[in-house]
Amino acid sequence: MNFDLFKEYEPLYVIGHKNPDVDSIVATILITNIFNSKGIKCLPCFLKDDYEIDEYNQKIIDTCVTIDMTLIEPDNNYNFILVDHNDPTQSIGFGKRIVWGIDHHNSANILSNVLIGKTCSCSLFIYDYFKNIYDFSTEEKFMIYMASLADSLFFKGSRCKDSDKELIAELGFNMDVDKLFHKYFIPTDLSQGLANVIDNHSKAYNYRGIKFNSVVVKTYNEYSHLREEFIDIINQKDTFLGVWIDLDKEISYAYFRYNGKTKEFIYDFIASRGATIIPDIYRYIDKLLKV
Ligand SMILES: [Mn+2]
Repeated sequence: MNFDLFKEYEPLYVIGHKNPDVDSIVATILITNIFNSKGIKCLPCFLKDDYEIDEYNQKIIDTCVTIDMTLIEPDNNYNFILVDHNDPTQSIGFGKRIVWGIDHHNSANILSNVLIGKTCSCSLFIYDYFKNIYDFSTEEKFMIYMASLADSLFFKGSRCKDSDKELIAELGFNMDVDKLFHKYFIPTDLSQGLANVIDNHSKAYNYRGIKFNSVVVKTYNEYSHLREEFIDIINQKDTFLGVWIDLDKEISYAYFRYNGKTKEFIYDFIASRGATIIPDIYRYIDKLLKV
């Protein structure tokens, strides 16, 4: 990688997606540290008013990360590096200069200069990509470990493959993570009602001009009676993707509302939205649009 090419864009603002999770924050810090060590001035940043962190992610962040981000106004002329997303809708919007990016989600086919890996976390991809030219500290390795556990739901999700586990093992921490799952996992808070979850915790997607929001509910079997209400709410939307994960039964349901119809997908495992469900939705859209 030729870091000199970035010189003319200094300072570069490194940014993850809105409502950042552990992986987005760790990836932001890693890229900042790596680039700064190579003499390229980078600043890790959050978009002002758009960096609310949920309880699950906050709990894990507290164990491994000190957050020291520059808060930036939405109206700016900065040069950016995107991490953990490749669709600008999920952070700074269109019309900004995106110099480079690194991600592990499926490509939204919007940017050609974002490097996309197939790992369970963006942080793990950054580790794998830079480990031969950057000496990751123990603190950084621990952040990568925790970010990878958080993003893969402690190895329970479909996003985590054997190759991911091999890479995570290289970091040198405990690979028996079941205890950690029980310690850190917080199911989706349904106490304020499903509509509240849907309105406040959704992520924006944009595929072939079809824009939709999506929410994932991770819950236990005792709340399965609420799934019908969840479907009812989705059925009132224009375009929406709702995912319901039953952690006891290890079943995932995805409901994609589009064009007056709701298509249901059922998985007999804990399906990762990014790694499993979204690619299925994109294929479904392709079929509908006959492309
Ligand atoms: Mn991620």
